[in-house]
Amino acid sequence: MSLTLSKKLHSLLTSSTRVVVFTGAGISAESGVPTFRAAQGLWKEFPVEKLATPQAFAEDPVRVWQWYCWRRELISKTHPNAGHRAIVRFEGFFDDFHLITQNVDGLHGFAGSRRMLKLHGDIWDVICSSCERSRLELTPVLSPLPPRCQCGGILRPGVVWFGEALPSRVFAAAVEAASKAQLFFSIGTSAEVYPAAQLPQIAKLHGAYVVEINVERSALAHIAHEVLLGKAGEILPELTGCLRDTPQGLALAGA
Ligand code: BV8
Ligand code: ZN
Repeated sequence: MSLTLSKKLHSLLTSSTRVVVFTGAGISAESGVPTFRAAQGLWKEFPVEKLATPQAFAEDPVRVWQWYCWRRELISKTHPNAGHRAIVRFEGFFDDFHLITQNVDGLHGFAGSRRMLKLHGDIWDVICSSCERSRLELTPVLSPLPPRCQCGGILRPGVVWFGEALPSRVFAAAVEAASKAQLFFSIGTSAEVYPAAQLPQIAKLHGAYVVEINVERSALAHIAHEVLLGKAGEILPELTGCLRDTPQGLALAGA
């Protein structure tokens, strides 16, 4: 696949220091994690309002817990792909880099991303629905019933459900990074869930060059300065190729 970049994007790739990458389910599609809106997407098969809302959990915690166990088991059989790995290289290349993700699958972290803002939480976290203590569970407890906290409260997946506020500090840091960005990549998202979908618009309003990478034009395409159509796992490694033949890139490659 030969990637054609505009002169503008090529020069920004080699001159920018403040860069943001914003991701959605599409970056994990090539790892085998179902997206939400695709034909077999999660929201097509399962009624989101019956599974990813606080009301659904209050109504039937077992059904909701089992659905997240099913997703954890599915994700535990997948691995980060070339797209996730390319973003780790971006992090090493740009001085002021931020990865802002809507994904709860943990694959960015498993790939090695560190400067990351998880807007919608992490499916490997659990939170007590009474005392709100949270803990990371890398050995997924695929128990049929939601476990109990030491306070007796029911544990729930550490994700942000519809109708729930995003973690305020994380969202504030995401807005700040987007407002300062020179280059803003939106990768594999339909940009239909708010307030996350505001971030590309905030970046553009503050002068960033907004690039969409997607297999199809999304709700974002009309505000992006440039759209690179194709799979993230194929386009991103090529983009890092453009970085390599720059002074920093050569330095990084230890030339
Ligand atoms: C809140 C965690 C209030 C859980 C998730 C304004 C206008 C309209 C509605 C609202 C609004 N403000 C708020 C709302 C309501 C709601 C909302 O946005 N609804 C939508 C549906 C209209 N928002 C909320 O409820 C938010 N909370 O507003 O609270 C509040 C405020 C203060 C105090 C109290 C309350 C909370 C939203 C977060 C919900 N949680 N996830 C879980 O995962 O189970 S959202 C979840 O769905 C994901 O995290 C993600 O954000 C979203 C799915 O979107 P994508 O990731 O983009 O995936 P999708 O399948 O749609 O698209 C994939 C894309 O990839 C496609 O474009 C495809 O073409 C592309 N692709 C596929 N393969 C590839 C590819 N691209 C590249 N390469 C490939 N290989
Ligand atoms: Zn508790």
